[in-house]
Amino acid sequence: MKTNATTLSDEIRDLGLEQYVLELEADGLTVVPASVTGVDPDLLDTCQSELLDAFTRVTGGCPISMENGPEGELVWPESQASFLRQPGDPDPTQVLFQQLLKTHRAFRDLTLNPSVDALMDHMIGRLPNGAKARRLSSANSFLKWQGEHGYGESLGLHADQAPNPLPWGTTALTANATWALSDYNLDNGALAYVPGSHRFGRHPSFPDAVKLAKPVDCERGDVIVWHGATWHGAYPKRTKGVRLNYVAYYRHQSVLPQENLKVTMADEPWDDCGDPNLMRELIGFDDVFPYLSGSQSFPRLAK
Ligand SMILES: O=C(O)CCC(=O)C(=O)O
Ligand SMILES: [Fe+2]
Repeated sequence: MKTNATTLSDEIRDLGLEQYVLELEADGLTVVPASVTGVDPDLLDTCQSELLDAFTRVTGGCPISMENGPEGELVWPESQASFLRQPGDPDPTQVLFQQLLKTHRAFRDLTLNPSVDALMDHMIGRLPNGAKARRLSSANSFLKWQGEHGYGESLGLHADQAPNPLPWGTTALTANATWALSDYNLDNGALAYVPGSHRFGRHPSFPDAVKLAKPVDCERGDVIVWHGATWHGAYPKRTKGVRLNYVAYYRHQSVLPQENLKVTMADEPWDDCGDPNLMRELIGFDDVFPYLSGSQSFPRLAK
């Protein structure tokens, strides 16, 4: 019998990704270094400066630097519960930028990385006709600064494919490629994850999930790739400065996207990138579902 674990695509072999596939199968998460993905350092620099500029814009002028974090006093609106903030929590020390695919070509080009694409194809698999089922779900960035609380005692542990009904199988219904735009370690708010938890096929249970969690140590320029069933969250950022990333989030073609990219990107410069055909496929412009108008023909009564 062929399974994801035993079938390696030509791309996985050609790009020398076997070791990372093995880690994904065993642990549900892997870190692929820049020397393997061949990422262009200019892309990382451009994404970083775009995100820092975006922070200053959305805060109405708060300066920010990678070394110091926000360099002004921040006032949050009246508490709205969200995954960034539970009732009773202190003010958050992070923001989440969304809809990045349309904001700058650098985000689009980073999304097209061949190593990430091959790993997504491995985890998410193929449709019955052999077509690749991996599609983009959303494009985001977490910008985090110093704060003792973070996500609190739970470390915010969750599985990204949580909105999908149980039972989950081995095929990833969603999967995450997070480009580190700053170093990640325990003290500076690293991603926390539970090795092997993608094989539990369920939501995290507490407090055992927290006890099993480990920090993901990595360097700026590495990409952290994980299965949608892998339990993860983040440690609080205890050091000054910014922890920054770019998150390309994927889905199986049959799973609803977080951002309706087929609609939101239609009038945006989605083809202004290194591989417009791949971007077209990842957004799903040519997918049959969900359709905007009927596609079926009907027979006519012969005259
Ligand atoms: O780094 C974090 O704060 C958590 C990120 C996360 O949950 C995600 O990207 O799915
Ligand atoms: Fe997540």
